[in-house]
Amino acid sequence: MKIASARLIVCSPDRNFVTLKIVTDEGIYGLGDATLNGRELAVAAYLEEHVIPCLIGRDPFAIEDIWQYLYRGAYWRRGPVTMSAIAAVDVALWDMKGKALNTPVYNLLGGKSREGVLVYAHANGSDVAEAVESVQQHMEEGYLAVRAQAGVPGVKSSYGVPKSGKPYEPAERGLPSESLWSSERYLNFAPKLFERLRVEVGEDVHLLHDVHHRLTPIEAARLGKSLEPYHLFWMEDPTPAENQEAFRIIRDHTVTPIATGEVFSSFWDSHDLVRNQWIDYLRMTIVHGGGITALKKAADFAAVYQVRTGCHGATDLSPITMAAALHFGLAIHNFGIQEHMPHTVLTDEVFPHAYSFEAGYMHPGDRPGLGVDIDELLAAKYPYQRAYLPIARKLDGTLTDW
Ligand code: CS2
Ligand code: MG
Repeated sequence: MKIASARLIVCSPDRNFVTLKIVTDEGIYGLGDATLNGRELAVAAYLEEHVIPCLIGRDPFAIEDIWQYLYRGAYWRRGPVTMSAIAAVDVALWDMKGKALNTPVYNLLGGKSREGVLVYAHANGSDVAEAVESVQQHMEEGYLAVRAQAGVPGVKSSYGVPKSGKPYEPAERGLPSESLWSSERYLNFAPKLFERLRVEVGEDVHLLHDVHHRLTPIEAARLGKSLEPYHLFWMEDPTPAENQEAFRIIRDHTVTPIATGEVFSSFWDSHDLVRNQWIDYLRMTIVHGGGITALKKAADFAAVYQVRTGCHGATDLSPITMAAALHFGLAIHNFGIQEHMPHTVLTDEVFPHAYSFEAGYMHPGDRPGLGVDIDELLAAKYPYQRAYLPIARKLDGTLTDW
């Protein structure tokens, strides 16, 4: 069997997605997600112009060799655009291999290590009361783990809180919006949110929180200490991770578990964090981290240091990535938790899939391959529209991490 063709499907059912479809000379096809929020067409061009010509005629079963060819053969390595492009090819190849061997992808990754994949939902509110209500609502829906975010008093638009009650969707059409941020007001507020949450929702539900890269290391240490009485499942992205050693400062001050990595595109972005056990969960994701092949290597390294996975799973990762993440999460031993932001009904119509949610866990289904498809006719009705993630400024106007 040989790769006969490959093409991109760029669409925007409620939000932008870039999908790679690879077809073999025997008619089997595989799908890969190439979506990079706010830079979608950069990845599409990388695939169209520089990758697809090199795929034609290759053996689709040679997944490792094709991964190495695209990684080492490019000369210019790493970065979210390159690794999202490689990921799209890699995931499509795993999808095809499962279909050709008539087995779900998790069976190609070592088989089931658990019955279901623990997931966490997103709860948010413009204030504490709304956030509490949102956590309670998700618990009633069956979630055993919930991420809680709330508007910070005195800060006009806080991270993770949607505008006017719509589902939280960070990408916006038109040029980047600007939001304001105050670490001082946030640090005084966050413990109050979780103190009230534990009173209202009890001790058993896993509560998570995303700091979204906004604090300095010592501020993050202060936050972690202040949240210890509320025993969070994790504090996410407490500080930017370019300087991995910054996390040692946080680690020295608090036992609140730490998760980071959703913006990582390479194992090397997490190397010091993992081998020094400065984090507890690695959030690198299949679509931005180089695919299933790359994430398996990163997870196996993390397992040596008792670091577990906690893959990113926001709505800007397509249902193809959700499906791949669930096969991956079902199979690997050091799985931690999987983020689950349900896509819109329209997105799910464009990407019909076999995965399902029940009582706090998800399962990828048992269809051969990934168990996800794309309705190309329906996708064509929703053309790409440029969209950007917001930027953030401190109250004095200094640009800061959104
Ligand atoms: C967030 C993401 O889900 C999360 O943990 O950090 O929603 C992130 O803001 C978006 O994926 C950015 O595109
Ligand atoms: Mg995050």
